Amino acid sequence: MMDSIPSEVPPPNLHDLAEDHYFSANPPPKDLDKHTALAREFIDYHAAAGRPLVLITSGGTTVPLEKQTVRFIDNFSAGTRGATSAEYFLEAGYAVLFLHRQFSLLPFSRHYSHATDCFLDFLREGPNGSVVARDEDAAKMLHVLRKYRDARDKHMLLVLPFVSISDYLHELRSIARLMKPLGPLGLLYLAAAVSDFFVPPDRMSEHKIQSTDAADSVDKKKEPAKSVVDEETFDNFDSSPTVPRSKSLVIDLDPVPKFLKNLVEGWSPQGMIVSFKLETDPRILVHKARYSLDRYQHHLVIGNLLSTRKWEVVFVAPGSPDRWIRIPTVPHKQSSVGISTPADAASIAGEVEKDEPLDP
Ligand code: PAZ
Repeated sequence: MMDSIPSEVPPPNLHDLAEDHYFSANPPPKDLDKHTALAREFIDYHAAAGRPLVLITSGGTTVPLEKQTVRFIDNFSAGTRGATSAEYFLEAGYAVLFLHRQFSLLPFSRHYSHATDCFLDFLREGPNGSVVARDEDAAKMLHVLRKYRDARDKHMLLVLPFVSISDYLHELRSIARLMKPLGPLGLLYLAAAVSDFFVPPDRMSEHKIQSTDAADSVDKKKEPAKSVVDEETFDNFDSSPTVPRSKSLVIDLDPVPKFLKNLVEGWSPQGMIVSFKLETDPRILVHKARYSLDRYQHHLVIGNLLSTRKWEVVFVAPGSPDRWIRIPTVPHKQSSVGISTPADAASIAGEVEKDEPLDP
């Protein structure tokens, strides 16, 4: 009898196992199929035209604490970098697939959506009951409107939303896989602020996490509660400073698997991949950016610090020295574009990539 032939099947790789586990344990967003169909049509259209296409991810990802989510953890990102960069990519002839956190800044509308307390501030009453742009805003608004209409009419911009970290990862994987036919004409520009920690579904409460014992009697699995509140029953209506430790909410988060390796090697192996690295400690920024590049073997890491991200970034690329890019004339720029609110300042953040402002 012949010896059995050793199996040629390679042992499963840890990244693939982590991917299978994560994506089967965390349900996809309800619109994933619809978004995938839109993305496929968009990508195929531009691939057929031989046009470069960039997938921009933008904004923060939420970490739900409950399956029927009332509360979630979030982060600071408003999507300024992503929305502003999208306008520059369009200007450079790229088709832009803009995967963004729902209600974060969008290309073009970003100039108006968060710039004053209310977009109505940009409008005034015109003749015969019409509504028109205020005189001081009209020229810029016309310029932005034309760019927006042009992108929309030429089918150059597809905008898809996500909310939670798992929505984001499902969407990213599906879209990145669709980008394969673009080969090197496909660019992934990962500017979203992606949570590093999450609550896995098997530890997530189905319903709103309760802060008192008041509903315990309704839960059949629990001991029936006394019908009247006594000193044993905890409620928080008196804002007591002596809350028992056992009643505090302790959140136990797992690390979100790092899928950049899967992205680089499996989902979009021929695409050019640009990731961002955000830190708050200037001493570790470049080290962490270089570490990420060495580990995931992609094309470029753009590093930025929370406090200076609107004015400077560092490009860390394989085989090249680190390159800092700074907006050289911040005070001048501030006055020239009339910065008066944080949103004005934020609108410049994505313009670090290029020197001249987008404004006409
Ligand atoms: O959205 P925003 O313009 O306020 O911030 C942009 C940014 C800092 C989120 C982005 O430049 C970035 O660094 N993204 C990656 C963050 C990270 O996961 O490290």
